[in-house]
Amino acid sequence: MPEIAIILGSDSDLPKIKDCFSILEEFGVSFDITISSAHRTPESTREWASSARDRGVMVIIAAAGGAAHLPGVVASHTTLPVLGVPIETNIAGGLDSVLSIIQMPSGIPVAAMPAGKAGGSNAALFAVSILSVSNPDYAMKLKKYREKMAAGIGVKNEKLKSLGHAEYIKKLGEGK
Ligand code: RP5
Repeated sequence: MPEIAIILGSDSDLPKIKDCFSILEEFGVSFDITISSAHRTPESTREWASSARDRGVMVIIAAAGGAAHLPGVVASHTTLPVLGVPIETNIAGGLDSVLSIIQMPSGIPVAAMPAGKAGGSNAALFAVSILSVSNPDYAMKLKKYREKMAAGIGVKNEKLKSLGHAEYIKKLGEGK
């Protein structure tokens, strides 16, 4: 049974949160992915959300774009923590999705992640952080992940010093 269940409003959301999947795999967290929409398949979405706790799920990640009501609808059918991921759209980078997810009225909370590339990765890391409350292995992996990230910035500073800003910028442009 999966520790984390991910629900997407459309298959078009899949590539947009792919970092979520790779990070969960990197941490060795079990998860499953379901495509189900709050408006196109409301009954199956309700059934999926209301049975999640009985399936052994501990955290839900719900991604949707536009009038992104999926995370809120899912949260209304479960008391599990729901992390909402606003999918980037053509409207100001996904501001429509962000506002739909972030402004839940009092009583049914949804944790809102950023739109864009950081949304998927932060949802995965936040979900692992919730699981780490009762799983020391995940707490240790999160610590190592952050240490690796900090070390990467140290390497970038050394490179910046040795190359100088102009050459560094040129190399960034070349994708090196
Ligand atoms: C939302 O509508 C989905 O989450 C998706 O982000 C957006 C567009 O869906 P498609 O028209 O690509 O299926 O429900």
